[in-house]
Amino acid sequence: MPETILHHYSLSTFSEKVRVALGLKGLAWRSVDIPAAPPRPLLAPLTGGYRRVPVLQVGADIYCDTNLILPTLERLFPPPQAPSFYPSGSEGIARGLSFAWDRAMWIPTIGVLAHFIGDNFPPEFVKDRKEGYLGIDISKSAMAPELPMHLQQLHAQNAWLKTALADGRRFLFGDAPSALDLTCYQTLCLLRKNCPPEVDALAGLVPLLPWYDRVTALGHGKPEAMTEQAAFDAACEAQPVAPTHLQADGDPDGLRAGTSVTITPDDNARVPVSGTLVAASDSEIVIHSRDSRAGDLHIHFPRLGFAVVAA
Ligand SMILES: N[C@@H](CCC(=O)N[C@@H](CS)C(=O)NCC(=O)O)C(=O)O
Repeated sequence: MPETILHHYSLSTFSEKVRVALGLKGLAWRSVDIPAAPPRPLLAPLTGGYRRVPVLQVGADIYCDTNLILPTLERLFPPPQAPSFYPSGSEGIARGLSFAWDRAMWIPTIGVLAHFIGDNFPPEFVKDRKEGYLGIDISKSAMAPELPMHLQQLHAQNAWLKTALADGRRFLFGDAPSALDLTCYQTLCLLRKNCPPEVDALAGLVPLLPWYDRVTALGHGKPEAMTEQAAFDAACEAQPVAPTHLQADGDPDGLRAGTSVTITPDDNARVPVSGTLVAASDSEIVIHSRDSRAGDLHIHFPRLGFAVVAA
């Protein structure tokens, strides 16, 4: 199998979810360090314009969004070869609650981050996040009026996490870590890695710290640096793999293989990606796209959080 390549940058906390997932599975992987904002001239052609981070690449197969990247790593590196992300039959709950947690926590977490370090955000970063990603101004002054509400939202979400861990269990589903632990960890990690220590008390994180440390201890696996050019070349040299885990007529809404479609995130960075439907299920869709330089690609998306429209 071609190498497992992750396009990411260190501040990217959704990338941290995947880095720890690679650690949980104990995998060797290639680490492509990309800029924290576009232009990303060697990544954009591979994703068909999808702009968010992280992106997983395996040859000429491109996987967008952590809601698909984790199930994909589970499929490519299943137990018992590697520990599962879904112990004790937790896959459905872990996937559903991960989606809900990310959606509920992202803006409040950025609000608290901005409260502590927003004055250090470069103006061009704030402009990019407003115009090309979130649609809101994330500077400290613009986020400040919302801070009390953002803290309420963090406290209310953290409350169920504390309740779930209150019996002293090591992880949310028991002794083994799951995808849901990694999801909940990632937003807290954005705050703890970038804010002064008082964030723990302000955001109500103190009772969660033993669990947080256990997730941190999973590590990042075995990353080996790779240049953006080398990753691009790997896509050019590979052919996309015909999906055997999905069916050509597997779209629950009846879209057939060969149909031209656009796929667009339904929350932010709403850049439509165009291609021809290859195969689908109710949890994944894969399209073929041909880039003039990278050649044939299969670009995979989760169904949760994306709108698929016949073009
Ligand atoms: N639902 C997406 C969200 C990804 C996301 O919002 N990532 C942030 C970085 S942590 C991002 O793309 N920021 C804008 C950028 O880097 O261009 C996922 O789970 O992968």
